Amino acid sequence: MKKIFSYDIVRGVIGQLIGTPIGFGLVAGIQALLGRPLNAEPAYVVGAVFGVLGFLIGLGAFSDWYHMVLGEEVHEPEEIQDPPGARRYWGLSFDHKVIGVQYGILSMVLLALGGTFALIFRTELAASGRQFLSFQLFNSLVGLHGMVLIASILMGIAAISNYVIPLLIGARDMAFPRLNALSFWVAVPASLVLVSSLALGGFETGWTGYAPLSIRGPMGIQLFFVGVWFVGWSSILGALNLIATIVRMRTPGMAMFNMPILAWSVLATSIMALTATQLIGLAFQMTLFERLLGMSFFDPAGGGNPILYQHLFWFYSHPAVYIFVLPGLGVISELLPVFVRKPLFGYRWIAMSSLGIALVGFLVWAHHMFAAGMEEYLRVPFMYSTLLVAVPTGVKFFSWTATMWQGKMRLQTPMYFLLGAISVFLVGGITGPMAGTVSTDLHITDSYYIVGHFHATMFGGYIFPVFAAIYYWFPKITGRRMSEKLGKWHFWLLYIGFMVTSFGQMRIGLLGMRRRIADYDAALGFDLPHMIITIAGYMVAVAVLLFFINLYHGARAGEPAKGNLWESRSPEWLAPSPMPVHNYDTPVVVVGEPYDYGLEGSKYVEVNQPVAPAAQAAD
Ligand SMILES: [Cu+2]
Repeated sequence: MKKIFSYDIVRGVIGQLIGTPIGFGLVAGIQALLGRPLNAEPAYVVGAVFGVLGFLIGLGAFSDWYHMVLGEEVHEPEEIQDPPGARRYWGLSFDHKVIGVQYGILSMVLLALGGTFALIFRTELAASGRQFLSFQLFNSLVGLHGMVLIASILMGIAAISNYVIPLLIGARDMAFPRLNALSFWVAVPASLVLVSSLALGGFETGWTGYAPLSIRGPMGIQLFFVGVWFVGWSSILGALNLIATIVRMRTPGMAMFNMPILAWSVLATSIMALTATQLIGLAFQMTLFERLLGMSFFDPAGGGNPILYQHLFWFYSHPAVYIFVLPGLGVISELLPVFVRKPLFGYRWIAMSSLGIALVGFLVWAHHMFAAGMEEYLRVPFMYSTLLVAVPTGVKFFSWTATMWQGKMRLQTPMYFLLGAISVFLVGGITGPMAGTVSTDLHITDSYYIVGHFHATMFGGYIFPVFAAIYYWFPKITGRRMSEKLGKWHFWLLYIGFMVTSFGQMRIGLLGMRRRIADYDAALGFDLPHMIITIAGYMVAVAVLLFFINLYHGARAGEPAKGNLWESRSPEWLAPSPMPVHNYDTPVVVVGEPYDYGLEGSKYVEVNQPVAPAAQAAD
């Protein structure tokens, strides 16, 4: 029994289970003291906040700072030894590699949960007139599908950034290891709060939480707001840490324009996350206060303005789509030269195109509001800024094409997912201008065309690149490799399943199918396409299940892969696998360009660390 309590995460969960009723009781107690009848909503909100804090206190996330405030000595992060084996992933660690894997585990759990929600409501939508979910539950599952997967994406990009960036730039760890641990662990209780919104009746608004509907609906929306608010903190603090690490922790001699290209994408992403996330936090916080304290920000009944809510929400949520995809696009640029054995075409252009997307990405948010009742004169400028995003994005496509051109392509699983990512993201890219153009958007806004379009950008810019990254760096984490055979099954099932889903959605959207409705008229003739989309959705689910099996089997019994099996020039592959706790014995020395593949005898870096000979990567 004593052993179970030695797990930090167990003490965290107990902390949340204690903090929540304390917060609830505090508010209920004050109401009782004032002789008022119980108004549960503020009690639930304070309970949820106390629960998150209780988790972090129970886990020990604040204990070092607490002892510092008391003037006591604390160990430096690098002096602390994590428990051996898998146990280290279930406790508080300051090691970026452990935190990277922890983010990965949470991201996968949320992926499975958000995907399952989709299978449930897709099963209902497969036939008109089929209704086994109440309208309320249908709305909540659609909304949670969106926000749980957004949280999964944020955790997924944090996983890759945390694990890989310090290794790529030759750093010992992230700039602020304790803050790094807090950034991860706050997301765990926050995710629990987000999902528990279902227990308070869920919410009707979808993931956008639009006021005034969110002001008048069930209490579940408050837990949705509180959960996302804390996930936002994880994103902001993580971004701050990554910017400081990339700018200050590069090995001596590694200039910004000579660092691995993925670091530029992660830098651009982090600048956006650090400066935009506050706005969705603000929109949610103001709505939460409007419900609890009657402040009229958005409800016209009280003199508020619902359009203001949309401006605040989309000022984050459109840049957010680039926060979601820029790291994935960085993975494509980082890994493509490894698998085509040719230099990356246009390094500086790609680096600048990431910053360009970040900059222009802040100027387009109101393209989500062309039909919302916003001032008409705002439409045209936002249409042009939206179309402008295609320029820096196009730079990446041309560079990838030029990099692959006449390359010696090695068709291993990571390369399959890179090609999948480029082609699916292209679908997302070329279906965008139609939604960004006022004249066509007024017809297709809020239809399944939009659903098909943004799923293509998310799968192309995040899902496929993340799988490429996991198949590629898994041996670095475990010293073993995942099965190539299972990997290719995973790829083809996902690729075909997704393309059918996305094109199916866009087609019925153009034919008039609206999004976020629980049923449709059989006379519309959408039963067959909906059935096909649902079957394709199940194919995607089976593909992800195969991936989990491959991941588990690879970690336990995968083929040993100790050396530089991809023949990469990057520093982490010149060190042993699994990566030693302290990363590099001696500073990584930069002696050349990162992507001069094919240039005989040239090197990017020297890493003085004995590495087992690489077993030739079996094609
Ligand atoms: Cu947008």
